[in-house]
Amino acid sequence: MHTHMTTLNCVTTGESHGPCGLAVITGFPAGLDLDIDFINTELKRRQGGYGRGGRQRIETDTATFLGGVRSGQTTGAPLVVQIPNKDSRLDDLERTPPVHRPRPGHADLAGSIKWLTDDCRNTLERASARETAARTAAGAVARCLLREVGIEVFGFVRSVQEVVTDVVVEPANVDSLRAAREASEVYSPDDAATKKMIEVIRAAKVDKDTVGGLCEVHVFGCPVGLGSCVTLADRLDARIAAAVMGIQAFKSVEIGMGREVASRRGSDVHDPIAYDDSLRDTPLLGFMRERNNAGGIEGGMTNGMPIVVTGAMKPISTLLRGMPSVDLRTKSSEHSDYERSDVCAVSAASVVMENAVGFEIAGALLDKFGGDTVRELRTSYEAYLSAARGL
Ligand code: EPS
Repeated sequence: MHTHMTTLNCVTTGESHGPCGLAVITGFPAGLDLDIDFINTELKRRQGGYGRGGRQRIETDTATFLGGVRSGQTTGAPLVVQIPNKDSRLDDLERTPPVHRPRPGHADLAGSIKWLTDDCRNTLERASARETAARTAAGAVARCLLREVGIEVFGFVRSVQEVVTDVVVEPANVDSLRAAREASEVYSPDDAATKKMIEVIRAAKVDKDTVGGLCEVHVFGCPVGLGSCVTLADRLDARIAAAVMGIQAFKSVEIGMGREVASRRGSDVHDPIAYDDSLRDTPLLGFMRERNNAGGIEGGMTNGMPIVVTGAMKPISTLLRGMPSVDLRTKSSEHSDYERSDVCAVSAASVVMENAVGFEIAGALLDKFGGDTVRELRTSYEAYLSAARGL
């Protein structure tokens, strides 16, 4: 198989009760002023959302840069971002005891067998969504780069269990939706839906149960031609899908109309192309679309329309009431073990997804325009746009 080394890469880690989350980003250009407040705001948002458990009252996630930054500006060296855990007790065997009754839906069972142990502890620590703090920080760093070329990312909660908001997201209303999202305890820019979502989460909590939902991310301002149709690894939709599916507890990813395309005719699915010269200076370069079923990506490449991605998060697999399971030592039927957890983390996941998608867009931007410095990136970006407009 053809393998492809992308310009931008990132390794993240973060165990539930380990000392810290860590992101190591390579391939990031020099000369970018990082907006540390923005990065920390994203980390704070990730900690929030109605339905989170006690952990988030303990932690105050903030990013510490251990490498790659000098006087607030990127140097071109690998960026090393640390998010310390206050609740760090991996070696305290009394407070983090072995776990022998795997939680259905969790990595517990498969991981314990994979690593040849009857103690699920190491698996649950490593599989933990605590790692998404590091991933959020890395995505927020990448979004500082996107802003340089006017690309904005907006994520929100589309649904919790069966409560769905029908808000329509467009470039023209995204600022007001962002404000509405900030005012929503579940990060859904719809007052009425927010109230119902909170009700659903509250009811699940009473029943010692959990709920999931849909997160949706829109990306505005991408030029035509990010990504590629040439190889699997270059396809931007494939990269976005992998990044979103890689978020803990996500079970599906859709771009634009998503799986609905399977039940309609082509004439009803594909977005007609028109030309409007007054839109020549927009990301569309004049090639207008009246609808966006493609979700901004055709042939693995951006087409100038907003990118639209939906991800489905399953209900958290740690249920206070437990689920039928088996003790790995005795093989007898028992209830699954309980770890302090959340009732619903869809709001937090929407922040993770927003930043994870932003990271992939930044990767595609660097693949196309590259450069050791942000200055070169911008020059190359402008040269491409002017060549494209001159066609
Ligand atoms: C956390 C995610 C959780 C916990 C953690 C913090 O992920 P998971 O259930 O996948 O391990 O690790 O803490 C708790 C919910 C808790 O109360 O300890 C996070 O997103 O910060």
